[in-house]
Amino acid sequence: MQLTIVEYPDKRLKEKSVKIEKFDKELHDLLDAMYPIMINSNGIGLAAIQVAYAKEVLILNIPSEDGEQTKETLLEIINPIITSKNGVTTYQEGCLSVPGFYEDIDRHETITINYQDRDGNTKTLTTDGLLSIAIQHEMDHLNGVLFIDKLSYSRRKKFEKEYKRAQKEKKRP
Ligand code: Y12
Ligand code: CO
Repeated sequence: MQLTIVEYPDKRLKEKSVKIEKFDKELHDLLDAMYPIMINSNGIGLAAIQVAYAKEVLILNIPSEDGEQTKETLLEIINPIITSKNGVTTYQEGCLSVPGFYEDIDRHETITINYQDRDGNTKTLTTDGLLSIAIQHEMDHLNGVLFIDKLSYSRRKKFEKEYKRAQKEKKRP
């Protein structure tokens, strides 16, 4: 399965993802193909809609404190639901679908989620820090929401101007 990252302003990023009903080879192939594209793009989180699959599937691989990113800590999250949330935290977020841009975004500090793994087993996870932020960022993708959609009117305007300019620069021979 050959995947490419869908980049803003592609309209597909606005699609709402659908729940996974079958935990079959098709799902496993998608998960297996998402991992290398995330790692090769220097990402730590990726939602299926970012590779044009509108399914409630996301992967996260947070590097350890010494910066090492190993597959042993890969989290595959299917059909997630936030069941509890607490506190507020702010982090400068980035997204593989909005390359080159980072913005301060407020998130819940601690969350508990219910989700399923690749075999359909139900799991519960309570987490804070970068993993909590990354899960919330990726779960927004499932609803067609990007971190830039959370910016104030003036910050968004500034972003649009800078992003357009950066895209033009990229296209220049
Ligand atoms: C905190 C906030 C948001 C997340 C979601 C996951 N985000 C990423 O994995 C972003 C990765 C990213 C990688 C980039 O590429 C390089 O650094 C080479 C990048 O910059 C460019 O594309 C130029 C931007 C974002 C997790 C945790
Ligand atoms: Co993203």
